[in-house]
Amino acid sequence: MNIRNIKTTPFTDQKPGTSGLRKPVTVFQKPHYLENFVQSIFDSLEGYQGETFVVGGDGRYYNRQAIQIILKMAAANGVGKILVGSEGILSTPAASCIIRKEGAFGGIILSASHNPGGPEGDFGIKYNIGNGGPAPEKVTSAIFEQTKVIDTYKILEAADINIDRPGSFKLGDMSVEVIDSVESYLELMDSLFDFDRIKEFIASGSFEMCIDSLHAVTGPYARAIFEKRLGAKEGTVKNGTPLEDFGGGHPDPNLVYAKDLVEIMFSENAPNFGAASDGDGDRNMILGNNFFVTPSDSLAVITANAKLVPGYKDGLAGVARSMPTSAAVDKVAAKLGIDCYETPTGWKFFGNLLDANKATLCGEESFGTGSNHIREKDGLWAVLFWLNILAVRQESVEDIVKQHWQTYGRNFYSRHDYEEVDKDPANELMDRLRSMVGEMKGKEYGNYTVEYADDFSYTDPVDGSVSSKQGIRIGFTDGSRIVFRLSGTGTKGATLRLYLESYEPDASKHDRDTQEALSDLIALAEEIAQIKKFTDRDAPTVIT
Ligand code: VG1
Ligand code: CO
Repeated sequence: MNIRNIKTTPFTDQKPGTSGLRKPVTVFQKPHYLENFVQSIFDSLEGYQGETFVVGGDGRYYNRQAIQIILKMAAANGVGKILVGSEGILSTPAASCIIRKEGAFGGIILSASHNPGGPEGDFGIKYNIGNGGPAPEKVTSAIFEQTKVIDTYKILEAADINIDRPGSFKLGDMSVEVIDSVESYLELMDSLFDFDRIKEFIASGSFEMCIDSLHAVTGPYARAIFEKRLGAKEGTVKNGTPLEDFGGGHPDPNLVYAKDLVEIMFSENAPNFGAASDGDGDRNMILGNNFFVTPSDSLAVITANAKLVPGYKDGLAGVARSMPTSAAVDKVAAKLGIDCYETPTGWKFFGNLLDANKATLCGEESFGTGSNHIREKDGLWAVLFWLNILAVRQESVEDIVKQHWQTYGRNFYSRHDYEEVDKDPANELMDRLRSMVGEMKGKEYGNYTVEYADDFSYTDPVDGSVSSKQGIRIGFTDGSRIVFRLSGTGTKGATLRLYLESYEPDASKHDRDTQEALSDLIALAEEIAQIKKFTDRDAPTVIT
């Protein structure tokens, strides 16, 4: 076995963000850049020698090259066995599923999720632990510490492996299994949902749907599940072939970037149901005929209807949502008499709650929903959950959501993103807010009185770890709220996220336009934070 020890020097910018290390492809292509990070992962772990790891990615540009490098480095570092998705493809939820099913030590997922791909786009790498979930902060911090002191990495000198189809190989002493990317995931979905009933529902002919994979990783999964297994007609899955640059688009399932699907779903003879997923398959957008379901509402509806779905019919241990996610699910949890946890942004904070069986369902406003079936959010799982509900209730998406609002009230919700603004003024805006919140309680702004204002800090109820500075939140006495955060996934400048929420119990006011319903709060956010001044922008880049 020819293991080479390569001398290297640290890069100073390898701190993982909300979800792994994300940088432009050109940065990852710098000599030693990827290798330093991978070696730092191994150097921060203990007891992995001889163990199994899972590796795969969303198929974006540089995925294949990165996988070959990781395989050779894993072999040189004493890993026992690696499971790789065929063609290097594993959606993030599928990787989580396989780590759990195979009892792997961990996994390396290659994705920059919803960020654009291609030679000029972004690439990313993320380490997941043995529970199948994103490494918690103590692990990502340990990796970051290693990246600051690394001086050598190990790599096996060997030819590339053919990862294009399932098969078994040896790299030095390490076994490599190239596995079917879809099989285990499909099996897991089959165990949770009433596939026969959904199949019957689709076959009835009264229901049409449209799934947009945005040329990203879910294509093969969606075709196998919806078209082959559940009998939806061919062509139901649009843009189903993963492309290295996602066809030039943003693989981000929201009203702005999934515009082809939005056009179809908001046309005159729209299908009954539409959905899209992101680059790595962990996000979902749910649409009905001329109707958009906000992710926060989707989580609430799923929670309220969970008893209709076989995998969840015996009840829920609890629910969890990220802090900026609307409180719609809190209302459902209160009615069900179960706990509702509020965590910082990022799926890694749900891991402990799921492991400890404190929460069964989790969600984020950023089009992420999931459950204890894996330890990542799961786009197609959410689509199947909705299909199962629709098959049982035989009502339209719009009717289901509107009835939900009637029962629980409506949480009007929107997120305004100011993307790629200058870093320094963005930090200044946040620092200024941070210095203001201490004195805000009781303050009046027009009709609004501040009930609480703080920089969100979270103490994990399972291991007691504390994560501070997780976003400025200002809550008002009428239940409305504004939240400010800087993104931890962007790769250019800073992205300011403004989250707006107001609660409307009166059903006669539920049909209002969201931006209009939130207009006072939008103006108030500007008044308090001086967004225009600090971002030098008149309007947000993306409104969801
Ligand atoms: C964003 C979302 C967050 C999500 C994260 C990763 O993070 O707001 O809710 O967990 O992306 O999702 P940020 O720090 O940019 O706000 V994914 O699908 O990009 O892995
Ligand atoms: Co994603």
